[in-house]
Amino acid sequence: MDKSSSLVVVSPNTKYTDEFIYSDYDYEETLVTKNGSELVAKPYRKSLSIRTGRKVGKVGVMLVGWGGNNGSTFTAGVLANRHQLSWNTKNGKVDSNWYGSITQSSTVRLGIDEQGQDVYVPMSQLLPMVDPDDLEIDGWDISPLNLAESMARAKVIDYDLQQKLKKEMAAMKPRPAIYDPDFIAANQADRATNLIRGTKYEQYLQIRADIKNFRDKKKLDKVIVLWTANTERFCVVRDGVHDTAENLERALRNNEPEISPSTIFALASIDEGCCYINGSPQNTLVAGVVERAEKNGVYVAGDDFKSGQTKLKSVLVDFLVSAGLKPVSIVSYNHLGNNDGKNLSAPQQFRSKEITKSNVVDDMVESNSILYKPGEKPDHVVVIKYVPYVGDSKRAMDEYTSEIMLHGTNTLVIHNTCEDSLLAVPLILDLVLLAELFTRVSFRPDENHEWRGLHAVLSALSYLLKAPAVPPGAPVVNALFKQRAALDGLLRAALGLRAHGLQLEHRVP
Ligand code: NAI
Ligand code: DG6
Repeated sequence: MDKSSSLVVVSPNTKYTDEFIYSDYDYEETLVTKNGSELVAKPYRKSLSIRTGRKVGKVGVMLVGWGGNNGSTFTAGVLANRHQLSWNTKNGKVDSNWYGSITQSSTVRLGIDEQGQDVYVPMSQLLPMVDPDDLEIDGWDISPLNLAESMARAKVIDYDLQQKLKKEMAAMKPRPAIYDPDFIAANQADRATNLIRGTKYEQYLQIRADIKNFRDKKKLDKVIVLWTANTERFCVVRDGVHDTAENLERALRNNEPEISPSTIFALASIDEGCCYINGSPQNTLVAGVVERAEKNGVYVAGDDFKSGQTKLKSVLVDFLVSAGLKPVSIVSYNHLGNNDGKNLSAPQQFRSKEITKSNVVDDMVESNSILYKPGEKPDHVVVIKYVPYVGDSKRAMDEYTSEIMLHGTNTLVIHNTCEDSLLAVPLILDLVLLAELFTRVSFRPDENHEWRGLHAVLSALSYLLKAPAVPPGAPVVNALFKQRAALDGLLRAALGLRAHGLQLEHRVP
């Protein structure tokens, strides 16, 4: 299917108008109860209407940390694809692409053809989505370099492509940002010269003004804000400060030290009606932020892009556990030499990353009570070291040891070498495109109810995130293919096609 192809569902459950796609969807689940020692499973069915807006509008993305490796590589990636650039490498001439993006480079099985063969379509053609070529980009950074200089500093993009993009990217300059040396590593201080001064409340107002300015200047219908700045330390969550929207507002106005820069960005974005996505590990999305998002009808999503080592872990452990093998020891080493690695060489920032990298097998372990007793977990160790020479080319080495039949052991060793930012950037694109799509999708049980969006914590994006934030009380799913099935399923359901594993009990308020 080329970019101009479209898809029509012909079904009594699906209706198209100029403005919307309507789907009448029968959601199926199984309720399991206990009757003494007997488990009783009762399948049930709920009818639901789903409505998807067809007009995508003009969309902008604002990156916090725009001048970083991910920010500059994302910008280069969008421009290279938009202009369909080719460039020379030692392997010859190559073209731009969006490999690694599920919306642009993966397919979803739609059904079968007349010969009974599977038919797949690009995910981007299931429902109307923003074309990446049309995205407007802006953002903030504590470093003053323009985007051409940032791209050169990052050492990710091939030299010849850098030359082709240099002029356009030199005109892009990050807006001053919020710097609080208490939250990121001390080794970042030398680049922090492009700053918004003043109190936390004044900084919040400036971020709101920046979003408005971008929206007005580019005549945008929607802006999505995404944090791809340095990993912060976790804020110390306190009752009376972070627990409710009201307390958070008061604390912000009182210049409370434990309100992190990322939380200020989140609040400003939510108050401007913009989805806020946290691509780093820190606990930006405290309860007060989530409550504010719910009140304003805005989505938040996080935490921490699931790009390489963790993505594989969330496949491999799922495979082992579902094969009836028992992972008992998982040891993950990384070394990298980019600025992310430098920031993570400080203990508090490393701790944030250690948390998101370590909790990713819990759901798989808990799913199998034959292998694991309640509360039992594999030994799981995460090590990250900063080795400047390797730059953005991260090395990830993993050892998985499982107990197999009759107390034998099976050890798998994986070595992965790859430019970290070239894995993360397609995820940034997908997060933006899918978050935008979900702003146009709404649900209602029947005509007597109002149309409502998904829960403010957009767990449908879990596939792209290491430690998925979920609505209060909802289970966290880390297993990659379960996450993917839920995402594909939501898109299929919006078209009136059958789908499984949607977890709508938790996703539709
Ligand atoms: P980077 O260090 O190159 O870029 C971060 C940028 O944020 C820097 O330019 C820095 O000056 C800026 N910055 C720091 N504090 C800021 C603030 N308060 N406001 C605005 N800008 C600020 O790092 P990189 O490689 O781009 O990664 C970005 C984030 O994404 C890191 O937190 C990293 O842990 C996370 N991440 C990266 C993945 C990858 O594969 N590259 C995967 C998962 C997460
Ligand atoms: C070293 O672990 C640096 C990190 O920022 C990771 O590169 C990043 O979080 C990606 O992690 P993963 O586990 O998804 O490859």
